[in-house]
Amino acid sequence: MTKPNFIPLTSYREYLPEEMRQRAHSFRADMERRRTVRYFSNRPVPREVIENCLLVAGSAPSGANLQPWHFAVVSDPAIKRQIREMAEKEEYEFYHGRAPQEWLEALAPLGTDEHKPYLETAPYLIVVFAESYGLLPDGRKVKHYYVAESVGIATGMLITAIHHAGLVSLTHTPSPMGFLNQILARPSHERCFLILVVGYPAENAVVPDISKKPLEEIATFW
Ligand code: IYR
Repeated sequence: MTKPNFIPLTSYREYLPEEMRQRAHSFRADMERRRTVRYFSNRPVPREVIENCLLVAGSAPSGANLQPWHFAVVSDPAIKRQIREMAEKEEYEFYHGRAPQEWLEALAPLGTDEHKPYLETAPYLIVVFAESYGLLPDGRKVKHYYVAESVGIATGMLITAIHHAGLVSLTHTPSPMGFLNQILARPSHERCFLILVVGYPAENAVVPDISKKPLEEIATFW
């Protein structure tokens, strides 16, 4: 059994109460500007920015710190085209039969359909995979815990980092997503969690006129 090894917490910073209030408020204001965008520019994005955002995601807490994620970053136009073709095939099935009426009604305010041009237009697709177990160099398996929670947290931090950098993203979940394992040569113990489409918004990008629930609806204080 590995013994724990502790080091002093030197990275923590306390802010004065007023500064704390100010920071919480201004971060909220900045995050409330974030919108999921479906109209992307093909303007290139420096790879270094994406790498830094991925390292933010990689700093997320995870079950037993096992970091059960893999980020397949796609900028190659041929691979993007393949992903678009396969995703649109699945989405066609979804919108023309597979999706129950109730689901289609829930999606109606977003104006989505089976056409996914952004999968080719955007400079980066970050395909997030969840690993049900890890593999040691000798081939032994390492069980992972709270995989969905961990990958969800990391993805949330990734979305935040992308917004913070001044880019926009779209969480895209073609279903089923098995084709991504094939295209991106990922092993079967990795399951695609979602595709994050990343880039600059198109010049005339529009977003649906929707709102977020107020605090009273999303929180109770005891
Ligand atoms: N995956 C489909 C449908 C879709 C489902 C949900 I839930 C959304 O919030 C948005 C879309 C698509 O990408 O069109």
